[in-house]
Amino acid sequence: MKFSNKFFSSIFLAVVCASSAIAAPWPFTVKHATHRVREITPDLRIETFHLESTFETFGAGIDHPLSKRADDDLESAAVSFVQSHLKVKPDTIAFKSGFANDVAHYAFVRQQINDIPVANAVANVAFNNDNKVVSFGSSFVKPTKVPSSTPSISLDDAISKAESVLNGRFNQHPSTLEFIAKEDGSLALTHVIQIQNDESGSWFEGFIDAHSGELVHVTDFVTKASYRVLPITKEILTEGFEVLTDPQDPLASPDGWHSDGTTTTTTTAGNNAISFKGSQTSTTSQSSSGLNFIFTQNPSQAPTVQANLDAARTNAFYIVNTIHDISYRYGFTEAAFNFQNNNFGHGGSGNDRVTVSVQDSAGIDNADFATPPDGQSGRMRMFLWDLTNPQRDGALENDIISHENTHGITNRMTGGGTGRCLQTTEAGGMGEGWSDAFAEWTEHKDATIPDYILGQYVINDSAGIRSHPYSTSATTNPLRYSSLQTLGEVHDIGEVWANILHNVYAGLVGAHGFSATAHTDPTTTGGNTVFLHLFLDALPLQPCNPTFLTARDAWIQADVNRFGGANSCTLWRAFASRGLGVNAANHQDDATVPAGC
Ligand SMILES: *[C@@H]1O[C@H](CO)[C@@H](O)[C@H](O)[C@H]1NC(C)=O
Ligand SMILES: [Ca+2]
Ligand SMILES: [Zn+2]
Repeated sequence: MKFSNKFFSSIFLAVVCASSAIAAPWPFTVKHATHRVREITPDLRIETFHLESTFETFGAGIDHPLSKRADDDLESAAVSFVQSHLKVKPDTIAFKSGFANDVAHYAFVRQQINDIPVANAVANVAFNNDNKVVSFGSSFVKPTKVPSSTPSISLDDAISKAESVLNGRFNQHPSTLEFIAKEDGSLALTHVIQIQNDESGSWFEGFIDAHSGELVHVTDFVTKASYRVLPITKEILTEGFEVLTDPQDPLASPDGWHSDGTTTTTTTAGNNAISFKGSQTSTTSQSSSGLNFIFTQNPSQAPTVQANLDAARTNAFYIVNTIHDISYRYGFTEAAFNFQNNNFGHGGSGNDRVTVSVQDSAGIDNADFATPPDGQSGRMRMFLWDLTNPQRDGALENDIISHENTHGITNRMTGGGTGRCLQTTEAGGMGEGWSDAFAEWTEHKDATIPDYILGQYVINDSAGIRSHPYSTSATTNPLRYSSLQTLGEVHDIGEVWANILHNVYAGLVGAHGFSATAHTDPTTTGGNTVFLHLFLDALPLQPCNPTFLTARDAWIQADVNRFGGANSCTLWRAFASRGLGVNAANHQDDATVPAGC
């Protein structure tokens, strides 16, 4: 941690020093699962605290107090279950959001005190189609101290404070008044204010204590990629471009990729995404009428020449729309907080298509994705890479785009669309892992399980940008659960999770084979189809800020919900093979599988 700027020292007292409190009334285990050190500016790092979530899964399900009533709705069923399960008063629970897919109904609630929500005290309940509770995650608190519900600091003063501390501007998104539970067991009443910095790309939610004026908590909506760069070796990656006709999925994108039902374009702008350079008016227009976007990239020229820029905007537009369509089929729908301008009356908040900034001037050798709450656009920024001459464009490497886009899926589907639930080091690390695993999933063509390498093209290196290929061989990739004892950076932790998921994928494809049409048909039965169902189904089951253990349990429960537990042993064997067996805990490996597996 750096303390180079005197002005900021009070922040450390408020935030970092809080982490040394001993008498925390809520359970405290390893720091990966409850904390995260964030760089706010090069001069300021703060450590944020996140309540640990409990997580229970119930297999075929248990009853809830309203089970017998024919007319119970998701909201009252969730509130009454949480009330009875936690033995709390009904007026301490506020319904936040919910949705259903074909196998389960998901409800997200928050604790409230004096009608004010506690931002980080959340719970999520899932019900199966028999109206039984199948899982419950909670970070509800019993605070030792509750401050007055009337702010003594005005919103304007709080905004000025947030702007100065978080080094950006208030973005005019409506602010809210919420409690936040602190590590010392007390609550703070806070003005919650979104602060953005256009130059650095930062995008925070600052929680300013409405009585003391101090910053007490931060949500960071940006998942930064910080790719490990290896020395350039010999292999050249030759990309085979193809012309695809009508790749859009009519179910996921009923009006195609260039219309939101009202406005129709002939550019790289539509209902799910807009890809542009610099300003959103700088899109690529069709090369000939009939929505043809045929631009031939010339690798010997700079990525910024017109044809190469058009090829990049076209490719990024195609990938982001394709991921929209694939993930839609598997459950990332409007009601499940996806990214679309028009939701066609299917629930959720609209006006939040992904903005894809290609050749963004803010950075180099990188890419990032910001996931604000449902109803605000996901923001993808793709940078150029300068390790070759000419430079290369991240928007022409599909796995980088897929990786970034998947941050939007996991951040929205975990915790009910708030963007607040993958904030700890361990949960953020899994965020990186899911992103690599989804990118890998899209590239499989048959039942073989080759080692997977991400990011060869941008750095012109066949070893890619990660430390090891993802592999079923523990020699090729030795990463396992206990690696977290020594790894503390989110991409490093992500490699462990992605390697575990690679082995889960291999187990499922070994058991069920491969479905060639899984991208558009989720009713196919291949192991790759099963994998993606469980991948997406587990996200709204797992609690806010999941750990490897609770995320694993969510996969096991997701399999019960959708497949009656048919894959339980396959999943357990794969998890256990990399240390996440039944008795794994506190980053200690265990290879045990349940009896009967
Ligand atoms: C990629 O690497 C190969 C082998 O080192 C080298 O010959 C080639 O010039 C590199 N390509 C670029 C665009 O730098
Ligand atoms: Ca949305
Ligand atoms: Zn990432």
